Amino acid sequence: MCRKIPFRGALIVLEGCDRSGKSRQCKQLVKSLLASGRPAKYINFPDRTTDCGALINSFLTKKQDFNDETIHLLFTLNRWEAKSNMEKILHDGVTLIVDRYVYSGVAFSAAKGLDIEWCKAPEIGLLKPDLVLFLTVTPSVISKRGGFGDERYEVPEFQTIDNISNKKIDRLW
Ligand code: DGP
Repeated sequence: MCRKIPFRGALIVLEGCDRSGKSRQCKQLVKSLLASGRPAKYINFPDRTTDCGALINSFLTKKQDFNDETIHLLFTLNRWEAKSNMEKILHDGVTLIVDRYVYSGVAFSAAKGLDIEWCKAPEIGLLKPDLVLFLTVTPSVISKRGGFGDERYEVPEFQTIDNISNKKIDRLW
């Protein structure tokens, strides 16, 4: 007897600087996939709905300070706590469109001066994406976009291509 084994969903990640249009493109992609009959779901990191995510939110909104290592590990923990659920969704045949992932984790912390190998270490073992799309946009364009400047990292100098985006983080898996 031949039993049909469902395909697992694809893990697709969109990365890029703040306000580069990732969330909008992710949501468009989910819409297009659903319209073509492929189950798809949007998730984003940081997930601010968990206890760990609430700590990250208080850091990003400048209500609480953490040193660079601590906030790095909190962002990583936020991805680890989502891993089982992500696996389940993928095994159910649903494609996951992920708005930021480990690449943001490594790039932001390395841009602050932490050793890149140290930054990568706690990310090892998380799910490997099937495809990573990196959106580029110039700092002058992002600084004009709505809401820019509200949160901790929304500073043009920090968001420049030479800073965050040039970190060599393609060897995680
Ligand atoms: P977003 O919700 O995508 O706007 O992200 C919030 C902010 O957090 C944004 O400035 C990017 C930053 N960020 C996202 N992921 C990480 C991460 O893993 N580590 C660090 N340090 N910052 C991150």
